[in-house]
Amino acid sequence: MKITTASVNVCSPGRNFTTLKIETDEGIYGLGDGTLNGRELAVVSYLREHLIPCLIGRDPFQIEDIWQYLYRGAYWRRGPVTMSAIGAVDMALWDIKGKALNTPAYNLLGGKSRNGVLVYAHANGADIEQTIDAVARQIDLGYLAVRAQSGIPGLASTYGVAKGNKPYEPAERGLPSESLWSTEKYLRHVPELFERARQQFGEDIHLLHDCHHRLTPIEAARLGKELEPYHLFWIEDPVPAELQEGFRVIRQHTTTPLATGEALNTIWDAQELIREQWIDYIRMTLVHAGGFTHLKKIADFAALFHVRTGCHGATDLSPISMGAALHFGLAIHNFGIQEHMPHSAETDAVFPHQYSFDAGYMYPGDAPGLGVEIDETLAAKYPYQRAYLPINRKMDGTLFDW
Ligand code: GCO
Ligand code: MG
Repeated sequence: MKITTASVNVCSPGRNFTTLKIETDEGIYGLGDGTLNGRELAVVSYLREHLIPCLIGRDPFQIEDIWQYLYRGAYWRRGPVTMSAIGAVDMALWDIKGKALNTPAYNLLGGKSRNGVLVYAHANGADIEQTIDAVARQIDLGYLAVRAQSGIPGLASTYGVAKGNKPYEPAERGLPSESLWSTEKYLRHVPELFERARQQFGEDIHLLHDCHHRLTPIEAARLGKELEPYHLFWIEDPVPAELQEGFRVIRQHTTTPLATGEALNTIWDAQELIREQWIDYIRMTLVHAGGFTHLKKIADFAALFHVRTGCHGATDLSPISMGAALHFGLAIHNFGIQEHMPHSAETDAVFPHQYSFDAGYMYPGDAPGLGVEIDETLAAKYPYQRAYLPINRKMDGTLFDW
């Protein structure tokens, strides 16, 4: 089999998605997600100008060799743009292989290690009571694990809390909006949220929380300690993770489990975090971390150090990534949990898919390959729209981490 052509589709059914389609001389094609929220067109250009020309004529079954060719062959390694572009190619190649061999991707990864993929839902509200109501709604839908984010008294807006009645969406059309941040107000508020949540829901439901890179190690240590009585499944991204050693301080002070990695791209960004056992869950995704070929190696390495996966799954990853993540989560042994934010109806219509949710778990379906398609005619009705993630400033105007 030979790759004959490849093309990139950028569409915006509510938000932007970048989709790579690789076609072969046998009529089989594969799809890969290359969406990098707020920087979509950089990946589009990387794919169109630099990777697609290198793919034509290659045997799509040689996935490892193509991966190494694109990674090592660039000379310039790592980084979100490079790794998302390689991730899109890799996903599409596994899709082709599954279709050619007439088997779902999880079988190519070693087969099912479990019956279903435990997922966590998002719940948020302007204050604690609204957040508690939102958690209750997710439990009613059948979720066994829920991430809770609440508005903070004294702050007009914050990460993870939707404006109005819409579901939370981590990007807005146009240039970046700005929000104001106070760590003091945040730290005073969060333990109260989880005290209330445990009172209301008991111990049977998994509760998670995302700090979204906003604390220093010692602040995160304090938060982790104060949350210990409420037995969280994890706190996520307590500090920005470029300094892997930052997690050492947190770890020394708290038994609250720690998760990070949604903004990381290679094993080299996380190898100390894993080897030193400073984290419990690694959150890199297939799309941003070079596809199945690389993420499988990261998961296998993590398994040696008691670290499990908890892959990123916000709505800025397309349904192709979601489907792919479910094959991955079903197959690997050290799976922990998978994030699940349902896409909008418009997005689901553009990307018809086989995956499904039932009673807290998701299932990738048994279609060959990834089991996600794109309706290109419908996609063409939603052209790309510039959109950015917000930025965040401290109360005195200093630019801070969002
Ligand atoms: C999460 C994430 C998202 C990110 C978004 C960035 O845990 O789901 O933190 O909300 O902010 O994916 O593009
Ligand atoms: Mg996050």
